[in-house]
Amino acid sequence: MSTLTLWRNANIATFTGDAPYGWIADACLVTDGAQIRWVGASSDRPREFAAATECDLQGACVTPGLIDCHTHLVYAGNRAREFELRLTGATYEEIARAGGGIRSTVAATRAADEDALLALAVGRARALMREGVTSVEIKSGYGLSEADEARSLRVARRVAQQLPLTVRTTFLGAHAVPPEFDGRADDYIAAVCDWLPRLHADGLVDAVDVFCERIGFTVAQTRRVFERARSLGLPVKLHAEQLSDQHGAALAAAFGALSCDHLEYIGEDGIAAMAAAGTVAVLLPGAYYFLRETQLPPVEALRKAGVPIALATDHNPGSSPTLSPLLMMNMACTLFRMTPEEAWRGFTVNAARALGLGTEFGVLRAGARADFAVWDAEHPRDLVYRFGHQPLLQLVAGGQRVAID
Ligand code: DI6
Ligand code: FE
Repeated sequence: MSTLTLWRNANIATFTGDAPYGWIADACLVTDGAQIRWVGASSDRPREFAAATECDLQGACVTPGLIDCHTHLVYAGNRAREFELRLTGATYEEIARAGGGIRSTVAATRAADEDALLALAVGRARALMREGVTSVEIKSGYGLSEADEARSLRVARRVAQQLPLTVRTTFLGAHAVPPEFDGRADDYIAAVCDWLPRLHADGLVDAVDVFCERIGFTVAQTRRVFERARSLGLPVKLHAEQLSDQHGAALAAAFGALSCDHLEYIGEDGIAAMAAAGTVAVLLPGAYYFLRETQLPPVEALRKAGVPIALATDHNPGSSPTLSPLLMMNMACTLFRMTPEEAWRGFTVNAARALGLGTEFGVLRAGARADFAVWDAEHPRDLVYRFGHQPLLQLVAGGQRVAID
């Protein structure tokens, strides 16, 4: 029996080729198991696919499955109380310095058992899938001990066993200094470097990240973590220049980082270094909005330098408690003045690059992975313009239709 499926009667944004959005009107797509065999205009469809099982998409819009390339999905508790405090005048940095912030989520996460953490993470991942996500990066960083970081990364791996989702794990042990290392950030970095080879040997780590910031870690401390990652052959990425310019992006670029994320305060030096290294800029409008930042990321300078721009939810309980990639696309346009096409490329082809996923992800073409979303829309721009809708009709991951509720 043929394993081919013909998805016909669609309008497809492929994000390949020269046309805006890689758009093909009145198109169809042929999948062979988990792979795409052919995409093109219906009128060009080769005869060899005549035996394929047919699926009529009734004129819907098809895009690549979304890739959320920066999330902190594994944690317990929430920070609604902190939200209230910020509204009465406390700042994010003050709360962090007073032992709230990330540390309060660390306490809640350590107190939760592994299955409870998994249930929470799976629930969040499902919410992302309801908006078209087929690949996600999941960071640790709310455990901050070897055992608790291992547990968070294991939970991230287990999400991929429970759901038809491609998951990339990132070790973010250097997210904050845990209470037992109070005032000893350098000792904590030594511990993080010590854990990493064992976490990697257990198959738990795809990439390594650091929160490089006044309230996080210094560039010198970041370098130590990156050197250990490099010695293990692991790619790095960085939370860089979110609240101040620490010149972290330049360091990350020197290590060939996959991405530098946030970047509101990045300067010309950082941008030039990223451009030279081919490092992706991951912009996070949810965190910018929720922290009521006023310093915009330098989108025009990034564009000019030819730095690829990705977008992500940065889902986390403190600075971006959203599970809506579509809202992030809308905000990237309204707040950052990106175009709807840039927003789409940010959640597809450029996000794939930010995760080192390879060229089979984030695009629709022969040979690519059959991850795609079918939308109640005429064109992808409609999905960026609207917000607060539930426009997903179908989600296909690895060539299989996924149940989305
Ligand atoms: N930057 C962020 O925006 C999040 N982590 C980070 O390094 C915030 C994490 C939190 O507040 O819990
Ligand atoms: Fe983050």
